[in-house]
Amino acid sequence: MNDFEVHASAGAEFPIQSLPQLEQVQLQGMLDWLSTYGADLQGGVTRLLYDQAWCKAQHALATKMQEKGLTPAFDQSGNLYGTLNGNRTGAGMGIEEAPIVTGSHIDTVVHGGKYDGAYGVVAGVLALEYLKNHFGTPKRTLQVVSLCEEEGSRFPFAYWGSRSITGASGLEEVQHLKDQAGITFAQAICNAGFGPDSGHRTASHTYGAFIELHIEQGQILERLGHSIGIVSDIVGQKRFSITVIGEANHAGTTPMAWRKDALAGAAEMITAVRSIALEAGEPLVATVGRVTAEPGVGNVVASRAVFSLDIRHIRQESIDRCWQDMLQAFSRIAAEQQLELNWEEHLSVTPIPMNEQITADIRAICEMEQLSYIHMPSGAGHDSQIFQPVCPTAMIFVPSRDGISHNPLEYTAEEDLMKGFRVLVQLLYKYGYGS
Ligand code: HGY
Ligand code: MN
Ligand code: MN
Repeated sequence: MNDFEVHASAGAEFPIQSLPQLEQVQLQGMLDWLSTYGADLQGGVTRLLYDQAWCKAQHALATKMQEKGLTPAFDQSGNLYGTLNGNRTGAGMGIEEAPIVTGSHIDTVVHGGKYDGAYGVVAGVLALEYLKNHFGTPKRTLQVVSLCEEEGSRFPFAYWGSRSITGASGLEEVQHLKDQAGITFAQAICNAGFGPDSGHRTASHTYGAFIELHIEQGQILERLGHSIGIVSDIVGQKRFSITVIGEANHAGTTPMAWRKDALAGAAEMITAVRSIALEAGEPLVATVGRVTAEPGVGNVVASRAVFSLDIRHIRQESIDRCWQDMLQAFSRIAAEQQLELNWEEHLSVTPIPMNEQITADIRAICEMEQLSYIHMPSGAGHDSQIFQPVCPTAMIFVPSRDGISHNPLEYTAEEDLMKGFRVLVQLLYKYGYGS
């Protein structure tokens, strides 16, 4: 379903030549407010799926949606919707009448910034409030969704919110996963008041279109001096846990040549990750973000080491080839050092182009609003790549200062936030009031 045709009827002017009182929208203020939920000692934000900060943030958002005239509702996964009902009833819920949805994710990485995900959620809530206040009831229902989880920061599983909505994943697939404290996914979702026995409706949902406003998390827009990034494609990615098993032994009495040192082996493998990625060349990226070793004491040769691996590229065949090259190197190193090698793939999402029609509409809005823009790929993964296979989807980027993200220093200037907001309001107006 990619031929997303929206015909603005004669009655609705598109795009709106001037957005009244836009300067009164308190976007920065609401972002600051939301960032207090999970504010951490490093000056960043840590809101992990179903943890206390996450629960408080979602419920506080539901209250805000209500206050702003939207109808809040949770689903069984903990995704939160704010609905601005359209006045066109009936016509079933075929894809042509399904709501137009905007939003992003409410969870963060550990010690993340206040904009990643949150910007799309806050902008969506304020855009629907703005449209309701200035243009009344839309013809077509508009929704904002605060997706419960995208990052995969707590459990080794990413895009849970969007995957449970599209049916790409269900609870049976994740319920036994454990976080680093040994709590299962099933326990966590139940403790947060969600899951199949929670009384909330099922997560599955039909969208007429999904539009995600997000910070770029890179430096292209800032370096090239553009205000808006119109996302052409989102990279594919594979994520793994690599486990190296050796033999614990005494640090003082075990000669180097006789060791089965899991951490030394892992270290050589991690060095190979970097050299293979550099050899593959841009835009391939490969990252090892986490390493653990057992027993993890200084005078014991490590018996076991586990490291994460994240490989991304705009072409699937490049991801696949890189993984095969890395696996070959890992196997060679393990054999040389008499170590055992295991791996588990946690995520495999393919590269995907965004919807052309919506992308063209975003371009028309940027030109009308005289906002400088470029079409660009996304090196970050997003929920949009989960929605695009099932409904017309598009992404709008705004600049990130110094390209920094997944870091308390993540920052986007308010005027840049508002430019992205203008584009979102115009697009939702077209699809909600014009169709
Ligand atoms: O890792 C990513 O690309 C995204 O921020 N979850
Ligand atoms: Mn992120
Ligand atoms: Mn994000």
